[in-house]
Amino acid sequence: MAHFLGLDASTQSLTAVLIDTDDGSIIHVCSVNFGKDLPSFGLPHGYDDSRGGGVVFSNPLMWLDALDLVLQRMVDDGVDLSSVRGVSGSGQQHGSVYLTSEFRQRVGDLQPSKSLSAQLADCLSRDEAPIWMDNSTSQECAEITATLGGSQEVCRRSGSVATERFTGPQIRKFAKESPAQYAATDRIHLVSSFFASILAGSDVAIDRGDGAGMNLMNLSRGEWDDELVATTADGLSGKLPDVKESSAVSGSISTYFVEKYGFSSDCATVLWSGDNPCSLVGMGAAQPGSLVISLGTSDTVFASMPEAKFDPQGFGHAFGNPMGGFMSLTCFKNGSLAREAVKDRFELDWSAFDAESLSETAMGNGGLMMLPFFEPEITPRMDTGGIVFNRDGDHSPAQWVRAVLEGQFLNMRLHSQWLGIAPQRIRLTGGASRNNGIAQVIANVFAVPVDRLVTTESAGLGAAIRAASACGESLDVLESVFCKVDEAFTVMPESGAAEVYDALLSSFSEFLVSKK
Ligand code: ADP
Ligand code: XUL
Repeated sequence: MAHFLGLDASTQSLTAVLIDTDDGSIIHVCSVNFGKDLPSFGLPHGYDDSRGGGVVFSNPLMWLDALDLVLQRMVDDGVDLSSVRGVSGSGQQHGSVYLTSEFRQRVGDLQPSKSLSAQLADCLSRDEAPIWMDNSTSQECAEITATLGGSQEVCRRSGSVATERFTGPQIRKFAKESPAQYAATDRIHLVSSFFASILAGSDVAIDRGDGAGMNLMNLSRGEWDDELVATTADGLSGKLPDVKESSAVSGSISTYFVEKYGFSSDCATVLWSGDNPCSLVGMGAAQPGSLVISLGTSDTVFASMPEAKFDPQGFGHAFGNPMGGFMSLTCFKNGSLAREAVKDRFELDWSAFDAESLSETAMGNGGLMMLPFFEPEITPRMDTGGIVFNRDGDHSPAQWVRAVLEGQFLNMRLHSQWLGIAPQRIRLTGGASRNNGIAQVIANVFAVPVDRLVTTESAGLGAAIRAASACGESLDVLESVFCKVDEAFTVMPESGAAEVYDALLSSFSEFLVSKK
């Protein structure tokens, strides 16, 4: 039996995906929702944005409780974890965890009789973990950019211009605002490498996929960039773990998990990566050719790139592809939460949201357009939230639904042009991807067929595939077995869509520019 486990630590939940590579099946999927299952942390969506000023953070202790809970649920569901040969994971990108020197020793000596959070709470040098939704570091981005000699130079080195949510600017802000806590910090981990260290029972490396989302790694060399690191904060170099290829095996799973949940002591732990790099693998898109759209809390568009390309506008990023080479990524913060805002405003459920609303309106919404930025947006940059219509009036719920979807996906098409590829098909994933109406609007706006895979758990599946591949299984075989398109769910563009949306793209672009 060859079983591999992928864990997906996302913004709102922690999901486990267990695969069997002998018979090519996903044998178990199990999830912990931070808001619903761990209500005592008081974070209904998994993060705290109540402080204002663009500050958004989460609680690493909640993540640790979620790890204990998801594994306990698997055991309670009757899953025999002793058959797992390798485990890896996927973490929401850019978020960081700050640890004292106690951590390295304590993580190797965890007692199964107590929880992870109880044993590691006093190893945090900072209670809060800033996450990808935080955009409070404009000042620090400007400082890093000025010292390095401009945005182009930061981008040439790291694959991205200095970006508010990226880890380097976040670290700089912490070092400036809380120098004593920064000095007490011995290690700074990404969400991905924090979880990977817990599983391995030792301080493990950051992988090159997720490491590229920090403004600290030299993308072409795949190593920390001395000048970026020195510019970001004093003494940072000694606080960063190593950076290694994503397929590195860090060792075998810690005895905590062997004794508590029944893992085999031979179970290999493979470095974790970011959620988007893992989704690239889980969508069968690690090799060039497919454009993937992921509809999660944020919406993202990504594709494998043989050579690193840079977005001249600075919104798109180049990350490491966990299977080698590079990947592009553009992130839109107003993803599911914006769609939910419209759904909730008119007290719709998801089926009324798409099926009914879209049948009541036509492609192009009779000329009605919305800039769908309920919250401050990353792409394009909008520092204050607030939606805008191009026409005043009392718009019906159905017009709102079409306007938010067309606005989101026209904005996505506009900001994918830097990739310079005309996709022939799109692969769709994420929590909202099963929604047929949303898939139809995407097929129409991009004027290509939209495919969906059998599972929507692409990040967790990608992590499981990465674990299997690092343990010697063939990526080609794994992709052909696990990343099959579910043809019954393919959505074709409607007739006339290309003409409607080619024309709308330039009107939308002008509307956007007029409101910036
Ligand atoms: P993340 O990985 O960022 O935590 P997911 O990929 O799990 O997020 O997606 C969660 C989101 O999916 C929810 O916020 C919800 O708005 C959206 N969602 C779930 N079901 C549907 C549906 N049927 N139609 C549209 N959106 C949906
Ligand atoms: C990507 C990004 C988000 C997070 C959370 O740059 O910020 O997609 O990875 O999913």
